[in-house]
Amino acid sequence: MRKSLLILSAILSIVMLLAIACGSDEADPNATATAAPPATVPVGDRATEPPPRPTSVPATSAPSQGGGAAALVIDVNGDALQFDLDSLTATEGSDVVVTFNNSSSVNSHNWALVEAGTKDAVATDGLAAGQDNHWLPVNDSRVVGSTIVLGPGESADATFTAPAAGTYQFVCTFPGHNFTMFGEFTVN
Ligand SMILES: [Cu+2]
Repeated sequence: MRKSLLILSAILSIVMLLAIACGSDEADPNATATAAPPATVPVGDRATEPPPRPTSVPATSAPSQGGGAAALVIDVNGDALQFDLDSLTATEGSDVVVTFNNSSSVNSHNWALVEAGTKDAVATDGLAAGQDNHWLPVNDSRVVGSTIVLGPGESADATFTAPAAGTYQFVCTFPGHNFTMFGEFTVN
């Protein structure tokens, strides 16, 4: 009888050891399974970030829709205080380059694009700004773009982005020239 009890107790102890061993094996998969969820939570948080990006995409693509480039060329009427063109046109938002060729043999000129109706006022302020500022007021919101003052036979570019659609003026602000040396600049 004692031997059988010892055998039974030995068998029970073996069974319990096996049960503990199996239980510990089952606990490991659970441990790794619980560790995984935290890694997926940040992914869920990141999924909420993209929305701001779509809103910024249209903002950057909108200006390019009216973009493009425009190369314009203008000259003078010999030694007269006049441009050879009385009108120029560009598309809103386009990158405009106006090349001004001063083919006069005696006169100095510049070319400036200004807000409608402001050519004489800008020229007056340009006179105060002086020759060192190319006869143009510095950092003036009325001036969209301009060249430097060109001596006879010289050329230069005015580079700017075409402003909002509307009518503007171009003018030479060399002292006294603004009264006869100007034209209309249309932005479509
Ligand atoms: Cu001029």
